[in-house]
Amino acid sequence: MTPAPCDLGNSKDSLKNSIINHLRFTLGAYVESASKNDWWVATCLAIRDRVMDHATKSRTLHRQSGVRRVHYLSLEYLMGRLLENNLRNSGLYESTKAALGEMGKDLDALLDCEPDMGLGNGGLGRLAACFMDSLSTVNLPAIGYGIHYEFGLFRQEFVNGKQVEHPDAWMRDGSPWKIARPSYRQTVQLYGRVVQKFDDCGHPRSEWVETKALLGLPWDIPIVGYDSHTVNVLRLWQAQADEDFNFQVFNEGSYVEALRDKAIAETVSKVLYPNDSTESGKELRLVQQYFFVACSLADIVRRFKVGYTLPWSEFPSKAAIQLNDTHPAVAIPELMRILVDLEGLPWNEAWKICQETFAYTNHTLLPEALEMWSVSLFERVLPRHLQIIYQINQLFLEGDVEAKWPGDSEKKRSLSLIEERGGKYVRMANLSVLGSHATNGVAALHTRLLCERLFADFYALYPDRFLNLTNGITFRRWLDVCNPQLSALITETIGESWKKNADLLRNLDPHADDPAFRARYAKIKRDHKVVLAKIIEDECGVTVSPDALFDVQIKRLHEYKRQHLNLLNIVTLYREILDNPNADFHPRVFIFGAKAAPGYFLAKNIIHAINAVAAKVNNDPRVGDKLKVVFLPNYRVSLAEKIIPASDLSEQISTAGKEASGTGNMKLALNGSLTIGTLDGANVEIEEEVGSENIFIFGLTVEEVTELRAKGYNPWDYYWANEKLRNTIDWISSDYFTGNAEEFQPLRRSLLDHGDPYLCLADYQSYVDAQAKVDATYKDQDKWVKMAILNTARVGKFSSDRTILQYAEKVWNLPQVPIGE
Ligand code: 475
Repeated sequence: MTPAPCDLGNSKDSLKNSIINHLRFTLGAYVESASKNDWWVATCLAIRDRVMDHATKSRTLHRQSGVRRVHYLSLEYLMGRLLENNLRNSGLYESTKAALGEMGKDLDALLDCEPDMGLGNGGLGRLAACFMDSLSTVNLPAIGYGIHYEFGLFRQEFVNGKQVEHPDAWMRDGSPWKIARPSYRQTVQLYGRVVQKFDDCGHPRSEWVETKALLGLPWDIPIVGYDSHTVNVLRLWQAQADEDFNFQVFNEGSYVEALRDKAIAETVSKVLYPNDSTESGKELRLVQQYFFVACSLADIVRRFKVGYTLPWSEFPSKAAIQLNDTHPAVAIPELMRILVDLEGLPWNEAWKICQETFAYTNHTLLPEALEMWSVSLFERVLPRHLQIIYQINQLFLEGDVEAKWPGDSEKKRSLSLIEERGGKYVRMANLSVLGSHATNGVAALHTRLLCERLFADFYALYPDRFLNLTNGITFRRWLDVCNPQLSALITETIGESWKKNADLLRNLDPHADDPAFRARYAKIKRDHKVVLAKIIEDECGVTVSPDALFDVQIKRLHEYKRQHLNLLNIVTLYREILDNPNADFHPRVFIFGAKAAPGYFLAKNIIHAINAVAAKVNNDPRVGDKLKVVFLPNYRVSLAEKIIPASDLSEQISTAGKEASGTGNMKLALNGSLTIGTLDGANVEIEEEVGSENIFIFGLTVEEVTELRAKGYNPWDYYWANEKLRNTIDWISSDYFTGNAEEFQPLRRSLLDHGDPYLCLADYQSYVDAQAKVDATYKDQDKWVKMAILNTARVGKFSSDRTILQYAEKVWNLPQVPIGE
């Protein structure tokens, strides 16, 4: 007899029961005495029970129907908190809130117990998280693969205005969302050497021998879509020592040495590399990449073999694999190794399968972020993969390249998978383009630059492989969850279909002219500003007025993003207020959130400079409330969710041609924060959507940047020509802000002696002028609110559902598979 299923209903009473049961039987706690954290865990588990059923159903249906699945390979997933998102997406928010309320608990207070799952650095990792949400929402069969880092991105603190990093032990107490899957453990080889053997038919076969072994234990995190029953999983691999590996040493009595090796094995998934946009070239990073790629591919191949007895040529019809930047690109030679060495396929057949299976997304044009592995390191860690890469390269250069450009050694040099100048390096970007059927950029401008610049020769050779897929964000987390008040107002005004079809937000357009609607919209913004003001007070000890203009720059700290250009404007304003105390300037709060890579010296100098200026400005009685500057520490997803709805102005001020897309720009515009920005990345498309009258564009264009550099850019020319600019820079680099004139010399030298690589001085005046226009516009509140509403109404294009459906159609050829109740 089948036992009666437990009650997994969605009613308040069912949920109440589940929560109490988890408190009692999973956590061993009494309702009366359970801690706040116990309540949070029990609530998560009650929701997880309901979600898991759909996960099993989704997986079973996907397997039985034999549809193609996409496997998203990413070293980073910046998930943030999961409970509220899961509640809102599954429609259980209200009933859970009521259930807890009856037991005297406040759901919203419990939400704050959840540590952020910060397994990513910035844009690339957050994009992967938004994509997972959209994949489930639009019913696409998908699995995300990544690393189960024990420590996510570091926690940031300021000590005397300087960044200090602390480890992020996000799962010290475990996580109620993840489920171990020990039966799907994989073994991975590393190091060793390659020998030539002959199979039974006398064919040569390469064998990778004398390797070290590592185990990968998968942890699954269910991904709940909005108003859909599809629950895909994010599968994260944890590295473990192979127990047998050091048995010999163990038996010889070297107990401690054996355990030391175990500890070394476990370092592989210990910590996320904290670099955003620079490559480390470190052995452990390469081992991390290969470890998770090998586990994931073995898992995909296992599923292919279990499901069907199909010929290998059918593999691509079952599995699409998306490479999130080049970080997982070693998957290309790994699949070749599986097919050629292990499965015995002829090289050409294997290569065709590879190209049909893989697709590659590029996220950056910055030369320092392009991955290159030294050949000697690569050879030591992955000797067989290096041989395969050489073979791919030789066939490519002697084949397609020679056919198109006979005898042209310059073309061969530029297209080669191996960089030969200044030591030998494997170029992972070239490998990714060559091993895939599709390469995409993440915004229209970025894709154009990929085709014209970074991959110009590849584009000439294979024009059909390149396409643009402009990034998007999930409107659930970035509106419904973080701004439920605005979400409710929108739903009340235009119905709720916008949540699944973001283009319908355009129906808000006419309401921008309705004073009553404007008043409600403005009140929601102000209420969020009151909440943020409290956070600022608590975190920074600075009192700010919610009636000031909240000017926000939140993103990783990088010179190309130009937080220091923002600082130049702030210091200029500070001077102006002192010089002209009666000027009609609307009070402003400049709000920053940013982590700097721990080894990025200049980025840390910029953080210190902003904090030092903040300390002066905020305590200068001559300034009063006119100007405040705050740098919120430890910027992360959950903090972004509080800043974004409260923002009036969104700083998107990168040097044109440097920001591939940006996604914070989309989140802020959606929440009615007007953009001040350059024509870079997706800003270009945001302007197209919202209209040039609803955005503040300034600065050089990509073409003008190129022209200026060709002509020879000299920041000193701007310094001498502009007195305000000169005074500003001199003031920052004086002893005024810290008492020590040496402190910000690195910043000054970068702007002047080192040539101002990101053209802050060239864009300074244009930026200051645009900021003056912002000030003037803000004084006309009706106009400003109208513009804000039109931003919310017109950014539907930037829903990640749209992006994901384009990937499904143009790259993966995936069907949507709805899952029943
Ligand atoms: C772009 N991260 C944004 C976003 O497409 C874009 C690089 C090396 C090592 C580790 N992480 C990285 C990135 O390259 C990255 O985050 N790129 C960002 O991808 C999504 O919106 O413009 O800078």
